[in-house]
Parts: sequence; C-alpha cells; structure tokens
Amino acid sequence: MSSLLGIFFFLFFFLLSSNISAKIREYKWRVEYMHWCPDGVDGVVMAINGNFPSPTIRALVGDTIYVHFTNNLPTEGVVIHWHGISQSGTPWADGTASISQCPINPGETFLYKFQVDKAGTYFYHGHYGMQRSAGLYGSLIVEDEKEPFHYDGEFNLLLSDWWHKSSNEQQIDLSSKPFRWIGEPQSLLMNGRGQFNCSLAAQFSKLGVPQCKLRGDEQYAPQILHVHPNKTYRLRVASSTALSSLNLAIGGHKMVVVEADGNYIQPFSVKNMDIYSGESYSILFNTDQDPSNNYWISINVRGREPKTPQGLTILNYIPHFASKIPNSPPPLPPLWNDYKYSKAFSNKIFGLNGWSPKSPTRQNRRILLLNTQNRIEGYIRWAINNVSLVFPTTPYLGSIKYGINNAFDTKSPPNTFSKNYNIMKPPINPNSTYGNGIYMLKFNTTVDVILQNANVLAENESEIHPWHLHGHNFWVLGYGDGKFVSKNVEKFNLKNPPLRNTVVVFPYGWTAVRFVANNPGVWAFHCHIEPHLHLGMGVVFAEGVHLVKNVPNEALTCGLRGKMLVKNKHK
Ligand SMILES: *[C@@H]1O[C@H](CO)[C@@H](O)[C@H](O)[C@H]1NC(C)=O
Ligand SMILES: *[C@@H]1O[C@H](CO)[C@@H](O)[C@H](O)[C@H]1NC(C)=O
Ligand SMILES: *[C@@H]1O[C@H](CO)[C@@H](O)[C@H](O)[C@H]1NC(C)=O
Ligand SMILES: *[C@@H]1O[C@H](CO)[C@@H](O)[C@H](O)[C@H]1NC(C)=O
Ligand SMILES: *[C@@H]1O[C@H](CO)[C@@H](O)[C@H](O)[C@H]1NC(C)=O
Ligand SMILES: *[C@@H]1O[C@H](CO)[C@@H](O)[C@H](O)[C@H]1NC(C)=O
Ligand SMILES: [Cu+2]
Repeated sequence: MSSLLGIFFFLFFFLLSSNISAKIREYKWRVEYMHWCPDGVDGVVMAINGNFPSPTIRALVGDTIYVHFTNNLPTEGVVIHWHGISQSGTPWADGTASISQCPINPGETFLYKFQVDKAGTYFYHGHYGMQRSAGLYGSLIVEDEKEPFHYDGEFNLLLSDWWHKSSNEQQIDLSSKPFRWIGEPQSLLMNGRGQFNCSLAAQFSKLGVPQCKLRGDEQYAPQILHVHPNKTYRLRVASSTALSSLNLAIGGHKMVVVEADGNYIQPFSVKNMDIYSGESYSILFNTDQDPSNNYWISINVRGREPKTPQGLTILNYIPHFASKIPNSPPPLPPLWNDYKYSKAFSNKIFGLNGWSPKSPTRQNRRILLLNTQNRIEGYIRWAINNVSLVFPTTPYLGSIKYGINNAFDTKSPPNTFSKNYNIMKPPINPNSTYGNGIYMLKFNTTVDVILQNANVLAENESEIHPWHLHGHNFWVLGYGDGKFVSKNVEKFNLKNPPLRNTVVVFPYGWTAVRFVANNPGVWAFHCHIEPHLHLGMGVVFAEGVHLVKNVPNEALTCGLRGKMLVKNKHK
C-alpha cells in the first residue's frame, strides 16, 4: 500500500511539472524486519516497504526529496544517512544518530527533507549502531541532462557483504571481553542477491560446490544484465559493504571509469576496478563482444585473505538465451594482497577539468589523524590520536546550536600525534581513552586532513580503511607509504585532484585530503567499515553551527535538549 502511495506521489509530481524546473519527490517509507533469503540461506533483513535492498530513489539534480520515514522496528531506534548528499541548509537531515538527529523511536515518523544538488551515483543506509550490516541500504541516483559522456542504457549495482549471524549478535561480539571478531562474510551480494552454498561457476571450480540454477524466482537468483549489441552502457556501482573491499570485473569487456562519488573524473580504461565501502563509480562499457556468448560480472574480496566466494552475475546479449553459463571461467581477480595494484588504480583517478571546482591552493589548518588499534580496559577499540569515539546521547547539532553544557567533552581532541610514534610497531598505548570531543572548524576555512595508518595490535599487520566525510566532498591530494612527513606536501596534486566523499588509506600508508568548511552543521568523518566505526574509528567536525536555520524540533528532542524543552514548558 505504502509503496503504491509512493509511486502515486512520484507520478503525481512527475506529471505536474513536465518542464525542467525542480520537482518535489515524495515517498512514504516504513522500515521493518523481514524474513528474506539473500544468498540461499533464510535469514532476517531490515527492509523498507517490503524491499531488500531498500527502494531505489531516482531524481533530477535540483529536486527536493521528502521521505516520510516510519520506524516499524519493534524495539530499536533508526536513522537513514543519505550518503554523498551535501545536506546544504539541512544538516539535521544527514541521518547520523548522535550527530545530526535523535534516533527515530519505534512507531514514530520522521520527515527527511533535502535537496539533491549534484548529479551522481549515491546510496543511503542506516547510521545507528550496525543497522547497515542488517541490510538497511538502497540506491539513490541523481540524473542531469548535461553530462560529459554519452551512453545508450544503464544498469545499477549496489554491492554488499552478508553474514548469517545477525548484526545484533555481531555488535555484541565486538563489544565483548574477550573480543570476538565477526569473521569474513558468508557471501557477497549484488543488488541484495548472492550465492552461499552453490556457485554459478561451479563447472570451472575444483572445490566441488554444487551448480546454482540460473533460472528461477528465488530471492537470491542473480539479476542478469541484458544488453543490445554495439551499444554503450553505463554501469553505476556503489559499495555498501560492512567490511569487504572489492574488485569488480566484466568478463571480456573493457571498462572506462567516468564518475567517482558523484564527481566526473578523467576517463580511464581498466579491465577490473577496486571499490571500497562507501565509494561509488560509473563505468562505461561497449557491447562489442560475440553476442552469442554470455559474460561474467564478478566481485572479489581484496585486502583481507578471502574466505568468501566471489559474487557473480551474468551479462547477456539480447536476443540470445540468458540462462546459459558463460563458456569460460570468471575473470581472474588481482591477488588479495597486491596493494601495488590497488594503489595504481587509485592513482589513475583525476578530476575532470571544467566539471568540478578547483582546490584552493593553500590550507588554513592541517589535522593529522593517526589510527591505532588499542586495548582500553581490556576491550579492543580503534582510536584516532588516542581517542576512541563514543557517541553522546544528545546529538551534537542540538547541543552546539542551543548552547547546552555538559553534553559532550568540550576539549578538542588532539590535532596531531607524537612525531616519534613508530607506525610499524604497535607500542603499548595506555594513553588511549574513550572520548566524544570534536574538532571545531572555523567557518569557510580550508582544512587539510592527513590520515595516517599504522600497525594493528597483531605484529606486521595493517588494514585498509576507507574514510567517508559527511556534508562535503574533499580533494584527494595524494597517497604515500610510511609515515607522513612535511616534505610530502611538495608532491600534493593541486593541478587536478579528484573530488570525492570517500577515500582509502592503504596499509602502513597515509592519505591527504583537503576540503572547505563551508557547510554549516556537524559532520562525521569516519572509517566506513561498520565494525571499525562501531569500535571508535571516527571523528566529528563542526562548522558554522550558528548559521543553521529551520531545524525541525523533532530532529533534536532527546537527551539534554529533550529535558530542556520539557523544563521550558513547565516555566
Ligand atoms: C542450499 O541451497 C538449497 C537451495 O538451492 C537449499 O535447499 C539448501 O537447504 C541449502 N543448504 C544449506 C546448507 O543452506
Ligand atoms: C556490430 O558492429 C560490428 C562491427 O561494426 C558489425 O560487424 C556487427 O554486424 C554489428 N552487430 C550488430 C548486431 O549490429
Ligand atoms: C600520556 O600522555 C601524556 C600527555 O600527553 C604524557 O605526558 C604521558 O607521558 C603519556 N603517557 C605515556 C605512557 O606515554
Ligand atoms: C598517545 O599515547 C601515547 C602512549 O600512551 C603517547 O606517547 C602519545 O603522546 C599520545 N598521543 C597523543 C596525541 O596524545
Ligand atoms: C565564505 O567564502 C566565500 C568564498 O570565498 C565568500 O563568498 C563568502 O562570503 C564567505 N562567507 C562567510 C560567511 O564568510
Ligand atoms: C614481522 O616482520 C619482521 C621483519 O620483517 C620479522 O622479523 C618478524 O618475524 C615478523 N613477525 C611475524 C609474527 O611475522
Ligand atoms: Cu577501518
């Protein structure tokens, strides 16, 4: 019923204004738990209006999105983050619990209202606890009539990883003493569909896994991509994985990468590509291969020793038979720990001249953020400059805007880490603490952040961390190996750095980004690996909060702000 209403609203507004002026696109959504079978094993997912993954929003640049979001989860709060949307003027709609709003209580409806001011491939997802891992994600696509490339048709793949253990249990495992790691995912999903106990490519495998049927209406049956020969297609791809870094390939077809995180980039051609959690890309491919054959589309785990079967679906040329296994094995992915390969891919991405704003030539402030894995009171945590982020009960946006005292630690976390820290060796680090202090950025200033990777608690191990910034894009100025030193600045790319909202930090390496603090609000900057954020791997920036206007009361009525409103009522 609600999804029908959604379609009705959509058609209504679509027909109402057939000119190019911006539209309102209105949706009525309810989120609930639902039995589902994402990979051949029955489980429970978080679904919106009965859909897993959640419904796709398609809009035109400049449109305003209204989502009447009802929480039908029996006992948990919920929020939705619109990943990659600037939320300029609507920081309360960013959908981050404890930062931009209060969790929406069971039974309540919250209205998300925001403008999509930039074309691109985006997605949305839960941002409270580990609700993204529970399957709360969907695609958000913003179109523009003017683009720097041409294509005849398009597809959309939302990538994710899936565990058979519930996200609630995973969350408890991670917060336990002794620590219990969640392990590698059972399957990789494309648009919510994967195969756990069978393989589409069984005939090419020596592992003796059973062959999956290709025809069927199973909930986990792969979505086959049907193409016409001699055309150009756009493949939109976004990664909502909880843990996995991925490599994507289309057997027999070259891919030209043209968009990253909603920003046009200088096109470059590859035979496979890396995609980290929180990133999105558009690639173009030509259907120039033998149309009588079918081709694999595959995703493989990178950066962690793979214990998860590759995710597969099929590219089929119309009018040939779709349910036919390709006649050769799936494309061979790069070795999981071939970081040189991954770095080469990241270093091919440049901003497209004339299509994205230029980076300011100098910064006003540089913040160095060292990530370490620590033990705090026997619990395993991640810390940034010795502070492991724990969210306060009163959302920062409310406590800052309304000047509420004691809502969070007003002392700013450290701007840097000690020069003699050995990133190759995890020192005993008794100084790490839980904290909820934030970085106050002077409005309109240019900020550089250097993300510094280091060893984890185990010897000789360092992990990939894709960092995502809310409310802004940043320019990626460069990557390097080892410890960042000030002369690395000389090698920053100020000519054509790509603009993005998510960037990877390679093992034992650093990554430098630059952004302008010109979006009034409070914004998370964090590792997009869900268990890492849960264990404290993030920071919070605030800028120009006094300029924030028109915050709906229901966004921030909880914690100390809730008490304040009750008190005023009784006066
Ligand atoms: C494997 O998948 C089949 C359906 O194809 C199902 O009947 C069976 O129960 C599954 N086995 C396991 C161990 O999940
Ligand atoms: C596609 O283009 C090739 C080369 O131009 C041509 O030989 C072929 O017949 C075309 N195929 C179709 C189905 O149009
Ligand atoms: C902890 O930090 C404080 C202040 O930064 C410093 O004085 C102290 O030496 C540190 N302790 C250790 C064990 O490094
Ligand atoms: C973090 O803790 C270590 C050791 O406990 C200390 O040497 C270092 O100075 C601390 N760093 C910061 C930024 O406080
Ligand atoms: C912020 O910077 C922009 C560009 O330099 C300028 O136009 C604007 O007036 C500034 N706003 C404030 C409030 O300083
Ligand atoms: C870690 O690396 C060092 C230097 O390469 C080596 O000597 C040591 O054995 C390694 N430790 C482990 C546990 O692999
Ligand atoms: Cu991480």
